[in-house]
Amino acid sequence: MMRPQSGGRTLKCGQRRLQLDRPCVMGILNVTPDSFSDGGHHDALDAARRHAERLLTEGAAIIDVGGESTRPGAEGVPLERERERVLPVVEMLVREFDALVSVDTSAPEIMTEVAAAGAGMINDVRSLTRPGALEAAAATDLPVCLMHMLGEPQTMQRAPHYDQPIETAVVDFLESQIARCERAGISRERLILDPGFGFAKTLEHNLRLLNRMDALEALELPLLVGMSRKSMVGKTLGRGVDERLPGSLALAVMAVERGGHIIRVHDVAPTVDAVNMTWAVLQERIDHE
Ligand code: 7PM
Repeated sequence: MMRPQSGGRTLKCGQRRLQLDRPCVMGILNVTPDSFSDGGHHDALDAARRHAERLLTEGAAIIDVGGESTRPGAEGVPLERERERVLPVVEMLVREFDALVSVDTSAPEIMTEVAAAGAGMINDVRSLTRPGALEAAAATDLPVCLMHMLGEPQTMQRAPHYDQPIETAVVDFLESQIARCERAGISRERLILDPGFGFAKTLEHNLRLLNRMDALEALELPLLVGMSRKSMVGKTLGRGVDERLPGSLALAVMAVERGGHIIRVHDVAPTVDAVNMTWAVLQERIDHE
């Protein structure tokens, strides 16, 4: 349930504003590596343009541009590669669509450059832990999404183990990251929290964390959740990546019911309907209690 303290909030995202008085959808934009498209740079940018246009038409409030470096099991992407993939896409999204762009990056140089290019949010799955990232993010004045993860994407899924209940580990981690940000001059008003579904977590961890999202609501910051097409759906239902939409919609609905504000997904149109339908029911409860 949306709490009164988070209701009516507006997040300043560079030149753009994000209304958080009702849940919204963040669309994941594929940033195709040049090597995957024969036409090189131009082809890749054109594919990103067409995909973004669709995400926005379908009702995405935010476009999340990923630099490939954050995926579980992923090898690190050299800075120069990340820059040439991400920067032209951010510039295009801002110039051609005036979109609210979030950038999935851990590199301080990229944070500085995308902010100058008009990005509206920093989404760092490593919670600004790379050397220089905290300072770079602080200087952008943009909102930052802090996500729970243990270790590095490359190795985190080997044998995730926690000595505490998963939600306690997540809350403790995020509380210390919030304090670290505040000390560096990133005020609470700029922070978004994410439990990090699928990051250093077993299926049991992920299911329990969704049930215990109220533990995160206690931190009184906007919550971003990403469960779209993830292995928690695949493992539970025995579905391949292309067959996970119904499972992902069920999770999106549950996340909204448990106070999620920003729902990060691949399939924007069906998720917008699921989120809006869920929200209408929750509103009736608030309006008539
Ligand atoms: C393979 C496995 C490819 C997993 C991509 C992924 C999140 C994120 C990602 C999230 C935030 C995906 C993930 N997941 N950022 N970036 N929260 N804030 O499904 O849950 O896109 S990468």
